[in-house]
Amino acid sequence: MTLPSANWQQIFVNVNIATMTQGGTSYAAIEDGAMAVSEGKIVWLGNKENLPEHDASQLTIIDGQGKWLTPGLIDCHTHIVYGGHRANEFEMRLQGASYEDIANNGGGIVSTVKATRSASEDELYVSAYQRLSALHNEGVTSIEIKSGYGLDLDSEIKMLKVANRLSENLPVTVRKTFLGAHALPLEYKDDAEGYIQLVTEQMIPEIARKNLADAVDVFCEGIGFSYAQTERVFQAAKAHNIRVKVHAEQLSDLGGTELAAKYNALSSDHLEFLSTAGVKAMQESGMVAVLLPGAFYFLRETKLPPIDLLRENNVRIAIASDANPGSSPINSIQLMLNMACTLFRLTPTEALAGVTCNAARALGIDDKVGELNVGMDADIAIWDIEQPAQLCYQFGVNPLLALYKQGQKVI
Ligand code: DI6
Ligand code: FE
Repeated sequence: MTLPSANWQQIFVNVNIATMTQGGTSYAAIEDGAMAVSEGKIVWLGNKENLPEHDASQLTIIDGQGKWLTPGLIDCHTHIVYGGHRANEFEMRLQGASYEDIANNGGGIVSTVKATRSASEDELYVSAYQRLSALHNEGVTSIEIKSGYGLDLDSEIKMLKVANRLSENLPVTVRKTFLGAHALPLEYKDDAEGYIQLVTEQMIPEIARKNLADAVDVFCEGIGFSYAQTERVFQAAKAHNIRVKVHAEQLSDLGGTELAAKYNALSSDHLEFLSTAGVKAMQESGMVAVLLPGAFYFLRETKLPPIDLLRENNVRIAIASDANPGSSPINSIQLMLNMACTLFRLTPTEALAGVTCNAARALGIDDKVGELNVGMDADIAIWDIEQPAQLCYQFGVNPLLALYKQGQKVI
């Protein structure tokens, strides 16, 4: 329903609008458009000739000078709250060690767990604030942040509280995901079953009670958790009415995606080793394929996710940074747009859908953000570009001119 122009508060004129309406082609663009905002929501958009009569003296008019608007960008898979760094492992990998070798020898995720446990909440907040600021300055207005470097109840809660604090102090919507089943902590080294019991019987119930997570994730992988263990975590999440998602088929094919489909997951993420059966399961369930070109690049992976198959089966594809200290220490959504095209051969319109409408769907917030359409939140980026493909084509000069969060100018 469109609101009478008497109630409008802002209009954007002289703009081209990449609406990114889900399923659209060519950015679902409106050239020579205009858009009206009231109370933080989009209340009208269309061609400028059709702009209804309005009293310009009662409104803030934003002249876009022929530039492009897109939805505020969405990074739907990150691990930005953590202590320390893993530059030493980067050097080891350059000398021939694999990511899996390092994990199997006591490094990898568990080394970040040590640093995260010993960091105070304030220390974690300060470093995560810098990472989120970097993403926000590139146009990000919504983000997913996972726990998973605490691996005991108090440390996992500490991470999720940091995510809450970030959302209070930066104009970014934060969706929080509990990733207790990320790796086996040292104290459960030979007792995966015992750890899964802790996750399912103590951590998930307590995190649900405190309402600290919007979703539950599992690293279903040889160096993570098995299919059967993953299913136990999904059952616990379901019992507490929390949606699930999965890190799956990154280094091998354990069928985690098919399992997640059975549990009505929001998304399956990574997917380099996804089988045809996995693609079909995604198609049937409607879940989103979240591709992570930063991890593919940083681990120098050579096996590509089955992108043509995903396309042919109309599986929605999102793109995210996976920002984390081990496999993607890259806090740039603009670089992900470029890599989605160069490494994964997505078209620029697909890549941009990957950080807008499809990313919103992967977070279950596609009723509010990810598209510029009537009724959606006025999360809007204005870019100094002549055509949207420039957002994917050039990297290193930030073309963001302005950013609005629910109608408020935040950059
Ligand atoms: N897959 C990833 O890409 C991150 N977690 C996961 O399960 C990497 C985590 C790390 O190496 O610290
Ligand atoms: Fe990840």
